[in-house]
Amino acid sequence: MSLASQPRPQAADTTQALGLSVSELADFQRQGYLLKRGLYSRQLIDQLRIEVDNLHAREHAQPTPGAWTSWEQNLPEGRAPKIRQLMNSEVVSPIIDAMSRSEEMLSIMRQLIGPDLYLYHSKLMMKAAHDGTFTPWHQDFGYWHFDLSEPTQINCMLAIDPADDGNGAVRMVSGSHLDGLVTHQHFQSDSFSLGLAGDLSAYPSVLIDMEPGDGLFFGPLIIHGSGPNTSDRDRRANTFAFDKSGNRKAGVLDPKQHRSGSL
Ligand SMILES: O=C(O)CCC(=O)C(=O)O
Repeated sequence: MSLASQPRPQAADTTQALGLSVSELADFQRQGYLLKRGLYSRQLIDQLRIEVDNLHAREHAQPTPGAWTSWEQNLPEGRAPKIRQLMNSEVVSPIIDAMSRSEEMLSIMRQLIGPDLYLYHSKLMMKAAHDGTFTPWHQDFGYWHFDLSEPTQINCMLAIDPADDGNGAVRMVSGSHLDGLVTHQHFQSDSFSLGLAGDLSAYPSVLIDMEPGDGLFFGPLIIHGSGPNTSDRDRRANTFAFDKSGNRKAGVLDPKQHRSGSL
């Protein structure tokens, strides 16, 4: 099947009702995150996996115009290059693009942000078997406050592969969003160049085991991070970050990023 002919995700692909329930919304407010199991069907994730298979070699040979890739650094000699993160993943995968426009995603974003939405960015986190590196503790707004005014963004991490302790599942510091923005330090890295000091034991955290199709929704002030992938299993995920319209400090919003309500 060609990429262009892949079906778009829609409600029929969903394994459960659209949106968050009252108790899920309360959990989100309390914890700063909410794991929505089965946001998309296994069948759709199987199709998405075909779109991202072999992406390391493909992007290395011929980068997709509009995508911005950072690579794993300091790999052992002779190892093939591995993508660490690929920004603007909607240009690489028609299914990711369709997901960013789907009611499965937007119904929840409207509940958490409001009616007027744009896609701030979509990013593939490839965390390759053996070679995927850790993500330092950080708050997303530690990065985003440079170009966004208020911390109104919501991120959704969609699991493409199963994620657990062995392959570097993300960890959330439950309730940390309630303490506001913390000062971040600079790190030597092409991708995660800002973060908080300390290894994985620095904060009491919840390891978020995920299955393909699960979506982890989290706000911009929750402290989170993840360990390296020391296993022989990839831990691929895509993060979709949305914001309310009119929250940018400067610049004109590209209409291609608009997803709901007014620009
Ligand atoms: O890929 C991960 O484990 C972490 C990703 C993350 O923290 C982020 O994109 O903000």
